[in-house]
Amino acid sequence: MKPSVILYKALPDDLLARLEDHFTVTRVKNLSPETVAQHAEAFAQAEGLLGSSEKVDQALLDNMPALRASSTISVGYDNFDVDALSARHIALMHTPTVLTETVADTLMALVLTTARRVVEVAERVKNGEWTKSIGPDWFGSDVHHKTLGIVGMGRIGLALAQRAHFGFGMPILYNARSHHQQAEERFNARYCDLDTLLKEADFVCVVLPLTAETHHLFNADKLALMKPSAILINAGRGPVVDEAALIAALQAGKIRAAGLDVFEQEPLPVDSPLLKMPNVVALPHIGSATHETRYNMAACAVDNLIDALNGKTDNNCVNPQAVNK
Ligand code: 8YV
Repeated sequence: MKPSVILYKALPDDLLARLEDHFTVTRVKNLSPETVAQHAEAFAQAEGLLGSSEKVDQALLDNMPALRASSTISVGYDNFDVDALSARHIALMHTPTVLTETVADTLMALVLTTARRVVEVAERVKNGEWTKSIGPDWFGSDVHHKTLGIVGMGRIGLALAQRAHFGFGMPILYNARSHHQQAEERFNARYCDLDTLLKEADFVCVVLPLTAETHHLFNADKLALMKPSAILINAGRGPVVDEAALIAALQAGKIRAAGLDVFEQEPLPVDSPLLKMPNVVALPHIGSATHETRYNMAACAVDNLIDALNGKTDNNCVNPQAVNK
């Protein structure tokens, strides 16, 4: 008999077919208590879980006693209670490699759009305000050869450094838990402590996962270290930046602009002060959202689930030690 799995995200037809070749699939719309109650038997029998952007916590796991593997269509896994999964020897699988280049493109897009005020001036053109040759009130600031600060030198940070170094001739500063030899050798990136990076960088790009240590790491004190001409870019996780402090810093002109793909609350509430600021570019968490990359992420997550339920957790597994015990 095929193992049972719960699928809580739509998949392209061919990937659904691949999943159904291996498993008996129950499709649900989310992981809310109502949905779990409605499909209680399927949740109770499921050995696998596949989807993204839902909370997987102790309460859910209590309803899934047979679960052996959970596969998320994302690199980030802050919405999972990893300790609870590990305590039950449930493998947590993710998609760390397939989205790297696409998210780095999004970061570079935010650097360019904020510095050159692309969204703001394009809106002015659409509003019929381009009636004569433009003056300094439409100008932006240069990107090329400015200093890029990268906080978090993982795969995505490295792909951003590559773009900035070779494409834009930007000197690169970075802060991370440890030195990154490849970043230093290939892109001439200079390691520095966070405060120095904040003081010196023209762009501060946040590419950190959300953990207890990174929550509100960018608070009022840290933002106060940035140059008034500097721009903050966040495409990691919203709560890494204290959004109220960021709004205050922008309102007081303490930093020049912000390019944000992630927020403390998503979707961003329509009454957020950020939406009133012309120097803020707010994106709807599009980091990895291209047709190609979202397909590749889903394919990777399907393969990860097949692997994990076959006892293979040497690749893309967050907690291999807990599973192999
Ligand atoms: C997705 C992401 O937005 O991979 C991540 O961690 O943040 C994004 O690629 C999301 O998880 C939806 O699949």
